[in-house]
Amino acid sequence: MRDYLKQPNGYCVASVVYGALFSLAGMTGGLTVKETPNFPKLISGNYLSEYLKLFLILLLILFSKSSFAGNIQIEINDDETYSVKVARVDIGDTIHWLSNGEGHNVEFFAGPDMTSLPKGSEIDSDHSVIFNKSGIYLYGCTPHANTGMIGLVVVGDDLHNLEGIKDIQLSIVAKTVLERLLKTAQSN
Ligand SMILES: [Cu+2]
Repeated sequence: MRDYLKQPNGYCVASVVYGALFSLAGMTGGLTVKETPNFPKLISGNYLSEYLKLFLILLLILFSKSSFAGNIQIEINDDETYSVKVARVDIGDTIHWLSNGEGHNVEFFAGPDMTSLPKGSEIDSDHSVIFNKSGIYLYGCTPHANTGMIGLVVVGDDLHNLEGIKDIQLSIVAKTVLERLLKTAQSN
């Protein structure tokens, strides 16, 4: 079970293009029928347009998956929690953190590249990060990470830096929360 809502808005664009091409394929099929009154030719013409439709569908599925990055939203709640504790995204996806409470933010503590962690946010502001490097990212709220307000982002199903994440200095409470989140990250 996945614990986030993915909103690949690219799929909407893809479905519009798909719809347009599907109609076009239908029209071509229609023309074939009109122009070939001969029975065997009509059958082969229809099969051809079916193959064309199938080909276009497959092409568009591939196209929509490779060309459009996904977006997920995480709410920063007043009860000192992030609405999604373990977010799973693909490389190139964006996470939007929406400020829903007071006195919280997002600060990155660890990631696959410790020399360039994603930028954090100001208190009480929305935040967006595009994840271009696969691995696990640990973040939390600057004032409340020690009381367990932390979250994980797993990019590209890549857990190679799991040990590095475990080594981050945290309070005992935060460590306990982190252990639980890492277990979730490791399970599918
Ligand atoms: Cu906070």
